[in-house]
Amino acid sequence: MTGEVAEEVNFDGLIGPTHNYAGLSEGNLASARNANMIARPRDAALQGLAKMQRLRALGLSQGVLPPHERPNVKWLRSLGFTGTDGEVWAHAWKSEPTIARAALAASAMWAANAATISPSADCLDRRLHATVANLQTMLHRVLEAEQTERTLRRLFSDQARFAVHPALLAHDALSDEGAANHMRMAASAGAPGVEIFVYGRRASETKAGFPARQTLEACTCVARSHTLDFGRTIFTRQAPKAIDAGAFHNDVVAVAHEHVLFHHEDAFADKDALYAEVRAKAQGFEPVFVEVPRARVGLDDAITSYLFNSQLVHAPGANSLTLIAPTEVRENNKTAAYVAEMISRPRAAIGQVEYVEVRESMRNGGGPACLRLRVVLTPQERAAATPSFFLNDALAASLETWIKKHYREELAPADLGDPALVGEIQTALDELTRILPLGGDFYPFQRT
Ligand code: SUG
Repeated sequence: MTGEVAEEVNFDGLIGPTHNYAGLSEGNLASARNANMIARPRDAALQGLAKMQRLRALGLSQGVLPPHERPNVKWLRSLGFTGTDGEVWAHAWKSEPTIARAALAASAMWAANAATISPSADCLDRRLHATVANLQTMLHRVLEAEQTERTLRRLFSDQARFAVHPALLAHDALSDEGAANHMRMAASAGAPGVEIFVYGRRASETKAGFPARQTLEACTCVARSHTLDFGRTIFTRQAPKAIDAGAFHNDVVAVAHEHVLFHHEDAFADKDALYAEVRAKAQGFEPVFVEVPRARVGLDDAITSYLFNSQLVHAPGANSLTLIAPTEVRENNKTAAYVAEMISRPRAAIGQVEYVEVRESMRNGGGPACLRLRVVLTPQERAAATPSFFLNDALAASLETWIKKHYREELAPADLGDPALVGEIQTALDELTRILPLGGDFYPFQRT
């Protein structure tokens, strides 16, 4: 923290060594399309790290969240597999392929799904609140909550300033995917904001078509335990047609920062009501809605390019926001043309674009915005948070060396059952706990 005011820190998930394409996520078109492709874990992790460094080069603070232990041997043991860790894995891979694939997923990289964060400025008790997401819709993702909670408790251990809440009960009624379905608008990072929770269904409803991963009830429960002022909180429904077109999270069709909401025309079930409520609840700022009409960019192009899964950031000194977009947006004629025109408008709210290459993650439906968890920190909170989670050049260099030393270049489906993978990864993660440093009991394998 350099300034005297609160700032938004992006904490990115460090992409783990088992990054692969397993086609695990129904309703996520990229995941389905790329199932069983050969993955490149080393490139994936280096692309993610390069994005973090790019944001730092813009003058923004950046954090990093460690990958989870995969394959999840502890979980496999609880399902009756025995022997050495390598044997557990080899046996699970042969006899329970569906379970094994879930146990291997590196999906914790998508930190936007780790938790919902409410900055202290929004919370009546003046603490920063974080609720770990239960991610109960997908088998491979429901496994993340336990380790995510451990990570966030390490990062935010000072209970006078931070409240870390465990995940809501992992049930369909309380289905929660974290910050990917949560937006915040405010005059500046540290000013009291309007928190906007976006849900796909109510607990009492069942949705035909692709799954709606977020319930209204999950949103209201999180808002209540964060001690949010409901006079400044909004609950709005995602358009079912967006979900059915492949927008499995709101952040595939919308992103907000400061006074700006950038979204697709078809993102919300009732856009006019949302605009009216934001205007009524905004304090100290005039909201700007940058709506992309379907006539310019259809939902299909929005979703394949991931235009809205960009990060919207305010680089120090800039007088408008910068869109950190995936290179796929530049490669799509419609989205590239839209962005070029948008940034050249007079007094554009979003006046710059930076393209980043996160192709390995994109092929599983995870763009730049999926890879990060936004946390607004006051200078005091920044000082109270555990320093080792914040990226600097020395840490970035160590992480790069670590990735190059331990990650496989390629992981083809036929490689995944290899019992040697388990030891290889445990050695890597053990070393990571010394780099970050997380201590010798951070991962389950270190505690047995
Ligand atoms: O939950 N993909 C993730 C992508 C998450 C993107 N996050 C945000 N939009 N914030 C998901 O669908 C695919 C894994 C596989 O198929 O191997 C996966 O889990």
